Amino acid sequence: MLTPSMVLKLNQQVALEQYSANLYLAMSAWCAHKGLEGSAAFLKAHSDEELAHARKLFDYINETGALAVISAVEAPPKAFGSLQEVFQKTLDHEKSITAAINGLVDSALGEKDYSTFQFLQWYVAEQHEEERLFMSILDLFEIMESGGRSLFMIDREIASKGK
Ligand code: OFO
Repeated sequence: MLTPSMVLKLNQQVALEQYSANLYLAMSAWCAHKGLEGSAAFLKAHSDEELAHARKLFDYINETGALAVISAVEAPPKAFGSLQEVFQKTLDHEKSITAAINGLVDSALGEKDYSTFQFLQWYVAEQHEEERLFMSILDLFEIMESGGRSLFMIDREIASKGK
C-alpha cells in the first residue's frame, strides 16, 4: 500500500509524462510544418512512448488500490528556432525527467517502499536510454557542422557492416 505522499508524487509523475508526450507532439507538429518529415515521425512516435510511460504509472497506482489522478498539464511551446534547438530541448527535458525519477526513487527508499522502488527501476533504465538517444542525435548536428559529412557516411557504412 502506498503512503499518501507517494501517491501524490507518483501522480505528479503521471502529469510530467503526459507533458512530455504533449511536448514531443508539439515538436512533431513544428517539424512537419517545416517539411522535416523524418523528425516529425520520430517525435510523434516518441510522444506515444511518453504516453505509455504515463499509462504504466497510472496502472501501478491503480493496482495498489490508490487513486490515479489525471491533472491539467501546461501547454507546451509551439515554435522552435531550429531543428537543433528542438533536440537540445528534448535532451534538457529528459534530464529534468531523470531528476524527477531520481527524486521518486529517493522517496521510495526513504519510506522503505520497496515495491515502488522496484517498479521505478524500469524508469531509471529508460532514462539512461533516452538521454543516450537524444545525445546521439545532437552529436549528428556537431558532426555535420564541423564539415564531417563524409565522416558521417563512413560511420553509417561501418554500422551497416556490423549487422
Ligand atoms: Fe522520455 O521519459 Fe518518460 O519517463
